[in-house]
Amino acid sequence: MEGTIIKGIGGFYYVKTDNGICECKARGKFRNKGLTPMVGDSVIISAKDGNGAIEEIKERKNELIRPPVSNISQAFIVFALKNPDINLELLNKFLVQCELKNIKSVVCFNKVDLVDNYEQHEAVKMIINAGYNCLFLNAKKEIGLDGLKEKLKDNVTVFCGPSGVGKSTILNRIVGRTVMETGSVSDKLKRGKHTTRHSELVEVHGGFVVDTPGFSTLDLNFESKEELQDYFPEFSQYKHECKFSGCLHYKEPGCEVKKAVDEGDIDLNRYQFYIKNLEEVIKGGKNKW
Ligand SMILES: Nc1nc2c(ncn2[C@@H]2O[C@H](COP(=O)(O)OP(=O)(O)OP(=O)(O)O)[C@@H](O)[C@H]2O)c(=O)[nH]1
Ligand SMILES: [Mg+2]
Ligand SMILES: [Zn+2]
Repeated sequence: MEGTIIKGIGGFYYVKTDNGICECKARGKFRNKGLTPMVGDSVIISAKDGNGAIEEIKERKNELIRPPVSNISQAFIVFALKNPDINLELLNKFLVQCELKNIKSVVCFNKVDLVDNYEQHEAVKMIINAGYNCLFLNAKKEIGLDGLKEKLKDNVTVFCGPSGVGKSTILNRIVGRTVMETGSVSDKLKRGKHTTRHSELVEVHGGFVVDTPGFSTLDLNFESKEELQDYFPEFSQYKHECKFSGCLHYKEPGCEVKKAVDEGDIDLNRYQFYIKNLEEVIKGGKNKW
């Protein structure tokens, strides 16, 4: 039987199959290979006399470390238009992280109730210019959530974004019960936040969502300075026209990417973020975030 690991506790894995959820142990051979099953894994299981066993783990499409989940297909990158204000650098880091892990990103701008003319917001213009999907939400009043629900089908979706932007509010509203805690940061600190939980996949609207926020730490390693531009999809329609084939769109003459920036076709914030990181990779020092 085939299935997906949706939860793991104390050496037991809960595998969702077409015939329901099966409690399984992992075969010893995985431990010998240094392979530990993780939530999100697509597995083959056997069940004999009510004892389930994981026989095979299919190759992972990707893997997150914190939270430990595999085969993520989509990220809802949540930011609030206000309270807290958007940190453009962090937003871009999330986007690059998703490109690197081959995860489709959808930027969710929450708290539309707190600003006028959100179309004019610098971050909104940047995201639309870069060609990413975005949604506008007021999670508290459940406005915009239908568009978000539609995107869940057939995906394994992780929520990421800074504290206080409304991730838990959104998730709880779409699942219809409390799966993630909500509230102000100070409330959470008072209650003590050392209640580490393991992530689970929650089935909702024809897909799965991860019930803990993803990408809490960004740890990106770029192999080379040439690689970085691949994570900026809006460069691709210009970069093949640059005068030099190995153009880094930095100080080279005849660069079509730079020209597009000058003409306002590529967002300046995105280009500056690219250059900042390129310089760090070139320096060879800090190429990690
Ligand atoms: N005005 C407004 N407030 C909202 C909206 N959505 C959520 N909030 C409020 O924002 C605060 C933070 O929401 P949470 O859902 O706890 O935020 P979070 O992203 O899960 O935060 P962490 O768990 O700390 O990462 C809560 O007080 C929510 O009620 C919205 O659309 N508009
Ligand atoms: Mg939360
Ligand atoms: Zn160039």
